[in-house]
Amino acid sequence: MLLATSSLACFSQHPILTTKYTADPAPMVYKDTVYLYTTHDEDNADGFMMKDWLLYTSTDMVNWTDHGVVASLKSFAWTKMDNGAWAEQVVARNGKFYMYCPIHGNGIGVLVSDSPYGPFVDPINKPLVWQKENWNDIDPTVFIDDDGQAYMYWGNPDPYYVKLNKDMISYSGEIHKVARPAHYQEGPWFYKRAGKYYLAYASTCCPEGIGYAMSDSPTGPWTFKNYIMSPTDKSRGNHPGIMDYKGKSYVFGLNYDLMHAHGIMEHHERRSVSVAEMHYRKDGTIEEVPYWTKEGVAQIGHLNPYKRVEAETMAWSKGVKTEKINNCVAVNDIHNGDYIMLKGVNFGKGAKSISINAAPLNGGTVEIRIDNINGKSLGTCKIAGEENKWSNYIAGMTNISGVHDLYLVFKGDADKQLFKLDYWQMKKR
Ligand code: FUB
Repeated sequence: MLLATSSLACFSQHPILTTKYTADPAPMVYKDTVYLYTTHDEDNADGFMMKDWLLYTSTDMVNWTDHGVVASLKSFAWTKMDNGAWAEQVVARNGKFYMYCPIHGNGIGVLVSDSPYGPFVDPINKPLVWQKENWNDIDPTVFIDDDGQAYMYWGNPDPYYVKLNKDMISYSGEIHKVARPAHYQEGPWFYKRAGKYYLAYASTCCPEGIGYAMSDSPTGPWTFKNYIMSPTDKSRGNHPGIMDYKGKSYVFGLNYDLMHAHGIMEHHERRSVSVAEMHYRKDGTIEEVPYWTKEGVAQIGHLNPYKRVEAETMAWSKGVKTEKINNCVAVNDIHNGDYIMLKGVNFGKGAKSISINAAPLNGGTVEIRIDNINGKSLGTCKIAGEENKWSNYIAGMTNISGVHDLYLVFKGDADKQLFKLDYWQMKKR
């Protein structure tokens, strides 16, 4: 269970992922979905303690579904490291998904999968890049240009690039060291938009902001333009991931605000990912974004409660964690007073009942409330029975129509784990 304090009782959309400490956001838009790959700071991390890579998805930018671990240090047989799963990026090409993973001090590996959800496997069984004389080979970012040439940039404190071959798992030519754009530290994010090339990056430590440079060529020279987010004492680190989605532009980054919301104010590497909307000017330069706001970004569309919703889909939560059971993610570590909040749920003309797929532990109830944690109660679903047996539990609901934030509030014996949740679905009136 994550530590919970009263500050978590007020809903915020910042940070966006609450069941784990996450960092190094790498968004990939594929079909109509945002696939957000992140690194993972262990709950008890002091310095960097990072063993695996995670995936979250969203189609509305505020409710995110946790898909758990999609790759780990164990995916690479050539390293025995048990720490150092640093900032990754996944790109799609020809129906395959390539995940570029730095293993701190051991170079950059590559994994491939037929699905954005994995499983990701190592096709080369060695590092893709490893300049063994230094520890600079971190934070890969890959972009495929319009002519089909793929480039990988990476590095701290100097940026490097290579041209990747079409197979995406090898490269041709030399590794090029690039002149550092002003304030460059690490975490490059390389992309092209409206004919201009962009290199966004974590700016000089510490505190890190997000800077960016532009070029007319994929290989530079790079000209520093400005900060996308200025450095501020509010966060020691930052790390950009940038995308366009459904007509808007977004910058993801990292901070320590989930840990602070858990009441831990001393420094540990327990980070959390946030997102802000970003605007380009006519000349392609980027308007500066303020530090992550509590309001986050606007929801795109609404959540449909009449389709199966994975329990690990949420805009905010208190207390709960997730685990992968037989390749399925479930919500666990549920105690009295914990809750899950879903933003912008469209009840339409009204809901009649809710069915919750759950496995009792000590048993308890799910209160279905709207608009805030103490908001109107629409019903209570009792979850009790044979321990660890998954079943559907059904409760009638008071009529409600329109769009509301939905709170699933968990109640039961204090200090006991109540149940696990897999998914839920409402029935229309
Ligand atoms: O998360 C580990 C390292 O911290 C990343 O690779 C860097 O970019 C920084 O965020």
